[in-house]
Amino acid sequence: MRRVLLTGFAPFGGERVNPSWQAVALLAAERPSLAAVELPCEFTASAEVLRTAVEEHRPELVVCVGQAGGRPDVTLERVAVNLADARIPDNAGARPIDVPVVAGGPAAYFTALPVKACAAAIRRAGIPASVSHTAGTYVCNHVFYALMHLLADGHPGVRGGFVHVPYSPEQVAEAGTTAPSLAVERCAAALGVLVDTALEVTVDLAVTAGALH
Ligand code: PCA
Repeated sequence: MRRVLLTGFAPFGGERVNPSWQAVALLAAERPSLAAVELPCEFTASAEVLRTAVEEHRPELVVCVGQAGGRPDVTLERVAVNLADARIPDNAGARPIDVPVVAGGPAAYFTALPVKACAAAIRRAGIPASVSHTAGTYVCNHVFYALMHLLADGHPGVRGGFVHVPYSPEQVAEAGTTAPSLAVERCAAALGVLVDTALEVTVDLAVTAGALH
């Protein structure tokens, strides 16, 4: 059995749910071999809970998932930056502004996931997906960077990455807005395709997923 750890986040920013954790929990219920852990939406605690989970489960693949409200599709993050700049306080009230995730760490890490192959496979399953070049500067980027730093330092061969999912239709309906959304079931299916693809593919597709801006 190949060991895979998936994480999702607790609700934040006044939301009652976080579709990232809902999707991870749904997939883990379908695939009991997956380890699933909910991370607090807190800068300090999220990285600590993630480290403990990696040490406990000893996975070969780690995929962290977060909510990106306003994005229309599943986005596979390519780069984590060593910067926290919080527009809103986290769930513990912390609001770091322009501080590094890891003091003295490299400016950025690239994901180890074959993001282009994963995005293509998810689209083939009928779910919109693309490659993203920024995970923002809030808790998701923080966890992504902390994950890549952790794996770079003492976990040879373990691959990690980050995925953002849109709001769920229920969140948008409750808010009374017209923001884009994707059903949690579809997000869970996308994560399943992603895990299968990431386990299978070690060399990413030689096609562009670049952005002009
Ligand atoms: N999304 C936020 C933090 C937690 C989450 O699910 C982010 O994109 O940083």
